[in-house]
Amino acid sequence: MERRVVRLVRKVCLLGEPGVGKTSLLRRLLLGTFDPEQRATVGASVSDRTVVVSYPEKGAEVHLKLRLWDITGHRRPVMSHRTFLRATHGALVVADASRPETLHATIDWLDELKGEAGEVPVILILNKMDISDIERLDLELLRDICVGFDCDLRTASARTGQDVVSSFQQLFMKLARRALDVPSGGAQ
Ligand SMILES: Nc1nc2c(ncn2[C@@H]2O[C@H](COP(=O)(O)OP(=O)(O)OP(=O)(O)O)[C@@H](O)[C@H]2O)c(=O)[nH]1
Ligand SMILES: [Mg+2]
Repeated sequence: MERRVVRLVRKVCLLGEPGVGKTSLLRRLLLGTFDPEQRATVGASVSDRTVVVSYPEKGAEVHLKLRLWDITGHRRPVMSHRTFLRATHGALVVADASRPETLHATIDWLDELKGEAGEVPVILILNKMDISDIERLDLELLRDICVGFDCDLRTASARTGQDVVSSFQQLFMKLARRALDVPSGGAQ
């Protein structure tokens, strides 16, 4: 049987407070390395990656060209993050497991994302699990955020590499699945 190939370009944003590890997670995904002296991102930087997801049961293959937007966590009054969030198809919202206050801040990022991009697939990543004190984390708050914004929760560490690639992949699979669920010809 001939395979239907669906080709898509998808914009994915990494969001979260300064220093939570957005750039480090992306670096781990793209280069497989970690820099303990990673510098703060200025503005945003965009990297490309292509992934292919096969659905033999649907006789289909989704070729995703991902544009990965690593966005600074620093808020500047003169330039809103909304400009960066326009036309986003999916996001990884990151919190720092060693700084519990960054968890609550994900609500602002999720609100902003929703206001600009609507209901898109989101993975909430609790990064820096290698130095976290799990007892200090408000797990109920985490659960409420995930239910309220319909996002999946993952724990990870850019330093050790724990669950980094699989967290990104979970989002990519969601984007691919979405593309196949729309009526034929509707995906672009
Ligand atoms: N121990 C530990 N440190 C990490 C981890 N991820 C990132 N870091 C460190 O945390 C600091 C901030 O990481 P970045 O990746 O620059 O954070 P960011 O979210 O991109 O920050 P902005 O670009 O300023 O918004 C750096 O010193 C990283 O080396 C992790 O999983 N474990
Ligand atoms: Mg950064």
